[in-house]
Amino acid sequence: MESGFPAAVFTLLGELPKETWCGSDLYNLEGFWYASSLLPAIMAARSNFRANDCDVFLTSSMKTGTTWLKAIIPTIMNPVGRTNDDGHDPLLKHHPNELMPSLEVQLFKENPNPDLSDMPCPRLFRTHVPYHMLPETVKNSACKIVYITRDPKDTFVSLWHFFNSLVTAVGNDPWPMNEAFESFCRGVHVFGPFHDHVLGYWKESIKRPEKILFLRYEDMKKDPKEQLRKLACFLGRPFEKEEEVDKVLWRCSLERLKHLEVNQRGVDPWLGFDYKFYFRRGSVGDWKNNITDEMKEKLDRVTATKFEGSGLEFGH
Ligand code: PAP
Repeated sequence: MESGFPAAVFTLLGELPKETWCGSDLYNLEGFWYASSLLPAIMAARSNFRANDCDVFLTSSMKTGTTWLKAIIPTIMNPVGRTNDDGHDPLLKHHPNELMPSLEVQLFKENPNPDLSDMPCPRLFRTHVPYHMLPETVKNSACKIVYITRDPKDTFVSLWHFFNSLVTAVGNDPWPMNEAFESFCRGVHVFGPFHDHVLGYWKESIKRPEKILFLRYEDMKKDPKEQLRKLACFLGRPFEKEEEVDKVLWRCSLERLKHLEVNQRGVDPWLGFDYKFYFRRGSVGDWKNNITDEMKEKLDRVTATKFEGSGLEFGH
C-alpha cells in the first residue's frame, strides 16, 4: 500500500457516496464532502494528531476569509509581528498558507504519522474539516480554536471564482455558475455542506467560548480593530498599544499581501495553485455583482431553514 496509509482507508473510499464536483470526485463521509486526494490525510490526522495545550487551530469552511487570518494569527503570535521591524516580516517571503500549515493539505498528506515534535510552541495549524472531524485531542486539550465564517452568498461567489480561475488557468472550460450554485445549495462542495459546517462550530463556541472564538468576515471588515483586539485577547496576546493593532492590520491587509511578489508569482507547492488566486476583491456583498435575485432568494431560503433557531443570521 502506498505511503504507509492503511489499506482500509482506500477500501472505504470505494464504499462512500460519490459526486462529481467541478470536474473532481467528492466523497461523503459522516455527512460531509471531501476530495479523495485529502480524505486519507483527514482520517490520519483525526486518528494520529496529538494536540498540545499551546496549539492554535484556525478552522473554517472554504473561502470565508481564512487567508486573512492565516496572516493575522502568526503576526499576532510572533514577537516581531507587532514591532516596527518590517524587514523581518515573514509575510514578505511566505504566502500565509506557509505560516499556518494545514493538517490535510500539508502535514498528513504524504505521511499518516508525521513527527511534529520539533515544531516550536505555540504551534499554529489550520484545517477545513468540520468540528466533529477534528482530532479528539484538539477538542479536549486546552488548545485554542479560531473559526471564521462569512455570508453564504459571498462565500459561494468566492468559491466559484477561485475554482473557476483554477480550471480556466489550465485551459479547461469555465465552471458553469448555475451548476456550482445548485451544488452549493444542496451542500455538495468541498468540505460542505457549508451551513452544517458553520453550525457545528457555532454550537460548540456557544458552549465553550473560552475554547472556540467564532468570527465573521463581515465583522472583521466593519470593525477590524475591535475584532483584532478580541482575537489577540483570546490568544493570550493582548495588544499593549494602538500602534500594534495598526501594524498587524497593515501587514495583513489584502492590498499589501496581494501586491507582494511571493503572492503574485508563487505557486502553492502542496496544491499546485497559483498563490494569486487566494486574493481577489475581499468585499462584503460581492454577491450582488455575481448572482441573480432568484439565486439570492434561493440561497437565503436555504440559510434561513438551516439556521432557524440557532441564533445565527447573515443579513445584508
Ligand atoms: P481558503 O479557504 O482557500 O483559504 P479564504 O482565504 O478563506 O480561502 O477565502 C478567500 C477570500 O478571502 C477571497 O474573497 P473574495 O473572493 O470575495 O475576494 C479573498 O479575496 C479574501 N481575502 C484574502 N486575503 C484577504 C485579506 N488579507 N483581507 C481580506 N480578505 C482577504
